[in-house]
Amino acid sequence: MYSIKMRASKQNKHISGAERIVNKDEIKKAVLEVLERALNHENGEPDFINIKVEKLDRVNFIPTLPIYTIECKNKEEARKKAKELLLNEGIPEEVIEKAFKIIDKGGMRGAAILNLKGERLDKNKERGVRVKNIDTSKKLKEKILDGLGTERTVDAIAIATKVIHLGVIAELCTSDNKSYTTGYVATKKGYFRITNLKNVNETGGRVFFVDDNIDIDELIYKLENEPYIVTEHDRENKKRA
Ligand code: PML
Repeated sequence: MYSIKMRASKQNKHISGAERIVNKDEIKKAVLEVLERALNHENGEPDFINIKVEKLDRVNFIPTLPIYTIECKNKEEARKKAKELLLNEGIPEEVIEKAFKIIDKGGMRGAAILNLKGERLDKNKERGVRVKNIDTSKKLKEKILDGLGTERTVDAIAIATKVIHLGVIAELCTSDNKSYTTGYVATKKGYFRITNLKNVNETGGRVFFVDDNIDIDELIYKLENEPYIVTEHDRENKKRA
């Protein structure tokens, strides 16, 4: 299979990125799709677009985390829900607060990694760690777009399912798209979409919570390099209000 990666920027500022893992006969179509996405992004018109096509040796297939949606009427309620989910996974309250500060500060292309002592383990604090070499199966994508979520959900479920599969305890995420206010918490129990996790016009970010004794170099290597396609799962239709 082949990896296709797109990144678009304007005056060196990141605008959008996308990636796919496809068979050889699907390369052309996928390249056009990511190009289309680069050219039509609400964060602006790019002056630089890079599209890279690479052959992959081996691809792992894993089932998606079950997807739930938690409707919240405002940011306060949403943050309370997110906190509850993270506390249930054993993440200490002060580490959760630190994570909220990181996502609210924004400006990182990748994720911050925090251990349970609240120490930052990713090496490049400006950029964070980018989860790469991921895609969802066509069937899963169709299912998500058929009422479970949006294009952003499709991308995020690939990231969240891969990171939880690789041993991350939980992920907290809000979008860096100014108008996209639904964020999520992912744990081994599921991918919990939370509406109003931030307000319109606020920045966003990602934090991965890991055990204190994790082999961080191995984790980062796998997050960046091991190819994963996330597939359908029976329980994915469940919703939680
Ligand atoms: C969802 O709708 O499921 C939340 C997706 C958050 C996307 C974060 C991002 O923009 O990368």
